[in-house]
Amino acid sequence: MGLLSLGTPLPWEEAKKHNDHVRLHGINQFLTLYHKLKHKRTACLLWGDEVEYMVIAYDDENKNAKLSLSVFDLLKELQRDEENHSIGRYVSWRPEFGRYMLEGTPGKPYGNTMQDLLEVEPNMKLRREIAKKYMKPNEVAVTVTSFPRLGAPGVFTEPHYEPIGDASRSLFLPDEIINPHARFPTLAANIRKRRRYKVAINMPIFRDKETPKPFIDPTIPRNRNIFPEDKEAEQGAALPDHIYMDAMGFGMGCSCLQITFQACNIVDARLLYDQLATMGPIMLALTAAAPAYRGYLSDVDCRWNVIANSVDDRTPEERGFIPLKNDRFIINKSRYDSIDSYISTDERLKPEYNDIPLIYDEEICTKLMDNGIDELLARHIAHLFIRDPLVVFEELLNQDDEVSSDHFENLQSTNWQTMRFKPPPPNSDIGWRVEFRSMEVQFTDFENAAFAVFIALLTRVIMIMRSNFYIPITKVDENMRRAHKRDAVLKEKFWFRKQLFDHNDSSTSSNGVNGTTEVNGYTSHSTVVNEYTEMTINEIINGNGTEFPGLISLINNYLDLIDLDKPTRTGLNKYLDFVGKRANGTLQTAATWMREFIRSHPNYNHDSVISQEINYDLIKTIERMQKGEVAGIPNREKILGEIQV
Ligand code: GSH
Repeated sequence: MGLLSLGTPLPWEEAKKHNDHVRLHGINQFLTLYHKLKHKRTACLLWGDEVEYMVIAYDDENKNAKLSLSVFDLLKELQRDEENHSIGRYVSWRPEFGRYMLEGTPGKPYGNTMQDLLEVEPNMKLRREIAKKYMKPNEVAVTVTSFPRLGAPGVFTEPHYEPIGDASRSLFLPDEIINPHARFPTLAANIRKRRRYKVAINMPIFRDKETPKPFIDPTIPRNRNIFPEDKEAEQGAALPDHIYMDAMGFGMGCSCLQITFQACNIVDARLLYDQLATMGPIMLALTAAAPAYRGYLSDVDCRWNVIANSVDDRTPEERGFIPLKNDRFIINKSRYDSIDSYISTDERLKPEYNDIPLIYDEEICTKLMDNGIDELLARHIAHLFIRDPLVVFEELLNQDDEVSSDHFENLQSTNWQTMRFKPPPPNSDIGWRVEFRSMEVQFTDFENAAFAVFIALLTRVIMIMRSNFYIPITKVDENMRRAHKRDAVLKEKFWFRKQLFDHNDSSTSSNGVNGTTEVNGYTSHSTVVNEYTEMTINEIINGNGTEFPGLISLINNYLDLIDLDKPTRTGLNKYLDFVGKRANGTLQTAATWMREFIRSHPNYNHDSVISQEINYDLIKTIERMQKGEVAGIPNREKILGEIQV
């Protein structure tokens, strides 16, 4: 979450009058930035992780773990603390959508040394220590991807509010759960208004022995009559056999682990964007940590689709339900979704890989190309700009496009995709960056550090060893769908590239005739279909023992090359070993562990319901596990094995 602009946000009816203005100037601003900075080179590889925390307030007497809405004030304290510590790496704090959420990052980015990788976990630990200093005695920051009782009947926030807010108009969530900074409630309200309905999120219910069949959720107040939208649930928005959710907060109130990398230059950033995009679904399945919503166990393990649906502002025309009349495009995805196109200038990117028919604003694309932007990048930006700006601040409408990037950022920062390609902010020493956004946050700092380090090392394999992960982008989308399935990490297969190194790249040429491709003198009629296959995550990460080496062994090859000192190598091995064990099923995902915890709780009735007490015990157990306790934590060995956290 970047810096927040301040001002008066316009309500949707007003804001939408400025859509074209914001787009026009956004593109001008991008062009200015691009031409000023296209040759910018920076120190290679700076990077940082972002961890999203939820602050819990315990009510031990009533055995309730609630979301603490005091975080807005806590953040002020934390940011003051941050200002007082300019020495060393330290930590940095940012707000997020939920009023109970905190985002913590290292205060200064990590560099490209292997020793820096070993600073990640201690820095994450330091964040918790600092946050704790300013929290109330009954509060604690946990790293849980979806809070199981958000929007469930009863009291789930401290303090409690009734769900009667005008921004979300939710049957379940009060507006008070939203960060009060104007950007956030305006986003929620304007998404709803633009869509013309509340968002509708339906996650399949996990079917247990006693779960009613069909499952018609008794906790939906179907006859409420406060807002006109109240009747939507009954009119078909709430599907049987699903957990129905009706507000942005259900999605953007989830937590994740994101990693941002600064490449040396724009060319490398574009390559990294593409290569890491193929890893999005793999890492989503491997980090799956979100099996519960609105007081129920669901049949999915990840948050991604919940967020995608929670910010889906497409109108009925854009969703293709009625013919286009007032809107400009039928759009295949929500603003929060997987990327639709690769953008690198690398010769290994074959046109066949960009096989999603890209929806983009042709006028904008032409303008970008007329002004010196190559087609792939022009189409990427013109694709982001099919959206409307959602939050327009009155005071910021008129800007100098030579110095500001606010209008560009407006559209850029509300396209929440698996990857984000980030031009340098104006007047900064920051370079071209990419953000890796799909991972779910883990319970412990050890696990979060392990996944952050794994991805950071993979960027070395991509940039230095020039590995090639390209597969058609429709296959990456198919992988996203598979990643959501319960226990996808062990049960699903994912499309992945068979040969990760193209020896003699230059001898690979596409002659474009009848779709034939010549690879090292061998002509294939099937263009790229022979390049990829379906593999388990275990095979992708650990290899299959024969022809496919697995990503960990590539990382090990890289580490062998650079001649590391023993302690650093041992430190890194711990993380790689953990990732390998998660991939081969020796260790469980957080989603599987949570599901088992809930299902074996003495108060669980085998009906998919997560009671207040089960939730309390679950959150307490996660907190104790995170602190390093071992005794009395059910199945700790299944999720962490011998690892000391
Ligand atoms: N929590 C989210 C997830 O689990 O994927 C990611 C964070 C996120 O996208 N936050 C929204 C945002 O706009 C909050 S509305 N962040 C700032 C940005 O993307 O620039």
